[in-house]
Amino acid sequence: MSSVRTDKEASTTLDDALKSKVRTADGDSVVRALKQIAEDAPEAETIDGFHLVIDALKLNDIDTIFGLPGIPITDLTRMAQAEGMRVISFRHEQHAGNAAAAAGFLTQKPGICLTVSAPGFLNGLTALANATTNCFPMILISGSSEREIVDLQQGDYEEMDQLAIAKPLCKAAFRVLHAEDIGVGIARAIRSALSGRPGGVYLDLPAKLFAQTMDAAAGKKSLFKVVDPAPRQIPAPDAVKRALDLLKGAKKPLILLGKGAAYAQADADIRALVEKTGIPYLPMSMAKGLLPDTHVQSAAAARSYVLQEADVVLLVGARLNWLLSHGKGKTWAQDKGAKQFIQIDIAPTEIDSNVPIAAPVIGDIGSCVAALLGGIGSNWVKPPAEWTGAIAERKDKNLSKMAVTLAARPSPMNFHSALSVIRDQVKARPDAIVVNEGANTLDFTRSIVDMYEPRKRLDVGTWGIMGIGMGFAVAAAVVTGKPVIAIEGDSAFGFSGMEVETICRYNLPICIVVFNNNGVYRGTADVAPTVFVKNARYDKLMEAFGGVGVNATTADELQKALTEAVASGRPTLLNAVIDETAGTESGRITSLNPSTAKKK
Ligand code: FYN
Ligand code: ADP
Repeated sequence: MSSVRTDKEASTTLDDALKSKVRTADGDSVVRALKQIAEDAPEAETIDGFHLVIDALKLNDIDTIFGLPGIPITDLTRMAQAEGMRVISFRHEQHAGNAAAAAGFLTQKPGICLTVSAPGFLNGLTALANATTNCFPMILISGSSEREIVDLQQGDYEEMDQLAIAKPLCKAAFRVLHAEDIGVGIARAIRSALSGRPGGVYLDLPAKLFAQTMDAAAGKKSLFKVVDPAPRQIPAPDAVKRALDLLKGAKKPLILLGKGAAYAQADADIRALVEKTGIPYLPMSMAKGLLPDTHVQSAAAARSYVLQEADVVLLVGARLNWLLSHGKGKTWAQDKGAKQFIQIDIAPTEIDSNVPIAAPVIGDIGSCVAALLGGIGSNWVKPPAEWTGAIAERKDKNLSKMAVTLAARPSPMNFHSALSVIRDQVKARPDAIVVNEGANTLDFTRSIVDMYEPRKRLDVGTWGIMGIGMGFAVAAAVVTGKPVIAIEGDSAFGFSGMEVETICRYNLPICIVVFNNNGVYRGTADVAPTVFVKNARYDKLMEAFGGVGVNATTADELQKALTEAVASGRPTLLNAVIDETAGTESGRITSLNPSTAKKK
């Protein structure tokens, strides 16, 4: 609803009318005349900046705001809630920002994070930069101080030139100074976040803007719904042919699915491409579940082998960054003869960023995969049995080895025994969303916990960032309504642990499992900076806010508590006590530590 006020124009007319009556009448008739004039006066409806922002978001089907209230946006959060928006209030802006980013990834709509000026804005900025790095669409909206004072550096409350600071850390940054530009500002932000390669956008809304008013009808007219904010981009036919020719000639082809493929929501076509071609595939961590991890063509358990041996690799929404050793060196056995890459990506400049790409296919993944599928006829020859057989052999060996490790029940628990319980639970509830962060906790979970459905795994992504846990978990629960299992290293949990209050406040179906081994990496390191308080009871933290806390010291206890938590949907924290000697420094990326890195 728009606020109704008498506007300036109407009051000027009223003033004139009053003046003329006063000149001609006595006391009582003046009062009567005043009343009459007030009743007769045309009341113009106006709308303020607060409501224009809310209406513009709603018009664009954005129904959720993740944020933290304070000057100057407290009223915006209240009004948004009153206008039927879902406003999820956090304890720290970084987690609200992470929630917005995860919501963007899951829904293909930009997630909104709303913060106060300077310090709140800065707290949200890490999440904005992380969203951009990961290609998640989000919009950080921050209130800001008086432009005139900020620009003259006269020391305003929370003074900061936020737009300038945000610019290099996101895809686009905008500031709106006039109420009549709010519609365009929101539209620019939405289109920038969603079109092409998705990413983070900053929208600067100075405090004064919210109180500005304008004629309601004109205000309404100034808002609009963005038409086709993420236009399809159809790949060129010759690029598709080049890619298919290369793939057809391959003796050892491999498909590599990245989180861009998960984001694209082209699930059926991606599965059809893999199955029709018969090519083995490797999912990057957040692409797990695009096809079930138990799929016969998954080469995840023979990762090193396929990366080294493949001759043609089709990258679908995956970058050749550090997670793929830049497409070079030992990981890829490039000395054995260069591999050829086909790369599907929406960003043309991604191509050749690390190694030459023989067949770039530029477009949105849905259109590109559909075009490739269209070129795969009934005469398609599946990869040679020597290739698929050799992969199966290695894979079976690794899977059998893993099965033995997972069946063991050591005391205290280790990563494997605790994760075997979670693996079974996810198998039983494949619709549950797994959030995962840590070092060893991340690495072990990635290979042990199979995923069965697309976009059910959210993790530290491209930066290996810690602190996404509770923000991602809240977003996943809020936008999907599905149970969430957050698998957290004890160190990683510490970054966002206070958000258990948020989880309890909104009574979200989130079960957090803290892998408690008393420290960063493990609890026995002789270097004090990595060691925590021994035998900490993270479960008590959840109890403090009315949730369920369980101290689980055996796999049986963990299994019982996890099953109950997922079934009940109650906020729960399981303190999984594991062997403090378990865990290696930096998990599987020890080689990235300067002191332990081998000379290249
Ligand atoms: C995988 N593997 C399996 C299975 N799945 N074996 C048995 N069963 C199953 N289901 C095997 C796989 O073949 C590999 O063995 C090994 O397990 C590890 O697989 P993974 O995890 O897929 O591969 P790897 O080498 O760790 O991948 C490299 C990486 C990854 C860089 C992509 O480590 C990663 O995503 N790291 C992110 C790290 C991070 O961000 N950390 C946060 C900061 S921590 P081999 O084939 O024999 O190699 C700060 O300290
Ligand atoms: P991963 O870490 O899983 O390997 P990356 O984040 O490195 O994945 O890569 C994702 C890639 O997907 C980016 O290069 C991005 O441009 C691309 N991408 C994202 N969405 C789409 C889309 N809808 N169509 C095509 N490419 C996309």
